[in-house]
Amino acid sequence: MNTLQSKEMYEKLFLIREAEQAIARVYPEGEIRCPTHLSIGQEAVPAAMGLATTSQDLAVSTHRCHAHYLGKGGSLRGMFAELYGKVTGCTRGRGGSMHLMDESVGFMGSTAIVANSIPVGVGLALSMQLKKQKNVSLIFFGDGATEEGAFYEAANFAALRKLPALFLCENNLYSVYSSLKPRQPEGRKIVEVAKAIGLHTEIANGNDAEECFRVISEAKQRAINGEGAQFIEFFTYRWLEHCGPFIDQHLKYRADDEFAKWKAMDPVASFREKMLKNGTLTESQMMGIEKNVLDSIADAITFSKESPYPEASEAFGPIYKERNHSAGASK
Ligand SMILES: Cc1ncc(C[n+]2csc(CCOP(=O)(O)OP(=O)(O)O)c2C)c(N)n1
Ligand SMILES: [Mg+2]
Repeated sequence: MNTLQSKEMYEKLFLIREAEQAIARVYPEGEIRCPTHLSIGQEAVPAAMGLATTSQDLAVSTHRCHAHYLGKGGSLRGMFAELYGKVTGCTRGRGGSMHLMDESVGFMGSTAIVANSIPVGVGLALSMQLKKQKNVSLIFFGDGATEEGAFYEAANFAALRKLPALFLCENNLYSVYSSLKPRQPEGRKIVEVAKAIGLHTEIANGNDAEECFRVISEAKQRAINGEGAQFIEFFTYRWLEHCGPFIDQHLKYRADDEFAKWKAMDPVASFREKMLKNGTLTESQMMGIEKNVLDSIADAITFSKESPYPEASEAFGPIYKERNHSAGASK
């Protein structure tokens, strides 16, 4: 990575971390009413994806989508306003945290039903292939999604047709409160399942931004070269509760030493440290980036709070309009 790329990577990492810290801070005020699934601790994969792709490469995501949306360059004001349920939000306040989208940067949407955006991402890859585009479809999902039928059907089709799809599996070892042990047979490696389906597979340290950048860039190149659909299993870890702004370590479903081990592998702090140590970026450059990011987050929150809510007719969509209209007409 050159200096410019390192700067951009740090900006993305810091933005994702701080935007989510800000959500965690304001959430208890009660003005954000939708559930939120934060990715604090999982910033490296989304930041690297953003750096390795362009707005012509299209991404889809899951319930835990803030980081993917921001990594892809989605509007910060649009995201916060969406969380606050305001009409200025990226889906005009109708979708909330789990339904972010920003087509202007190729972030095509996210849905809360586990694995359900995977076939949509495969459909985007099929359309790219039919149109002979030199782009890829980026499909984000968690380890839990590999237990859903939709994953198998979509992966099979992508492998069969050699589609330019990148299956980006962020294995954070948990689905809600369940580790892999009660969910999948002992010894299974998710990446081996993907390989057996016929996808080209890689494993990566999902907390190392540079490694993530390299594997995603290489996978993109292979997919564009017509070598077929790619699957990357990234090992990473979420720091906060599955859904909500708090630490839930008191529940003890994750061992203290496991939690401590992953916290020590902080993807944002470790990247910062490395860039300073090897002289790629200076302390003052880092601080400049940090100030700009924090200012933009403060601006996005103020903007969101000051924005209006959608009109009821807009919030509830055409059915509301129709009913209201016919009720009025019958008078
Ligand atoms: C089809 C379906 N089943 C169950 C749920 C409830 N649910 C929401 S998130 C989640 C965990 C998914 O785990 P994983 O795919 O590993 O993603 P992570 O939350 O770890 O990022 C579950 C079970 C759902 N939303 N959809
Ligand atoms: Mg998971």
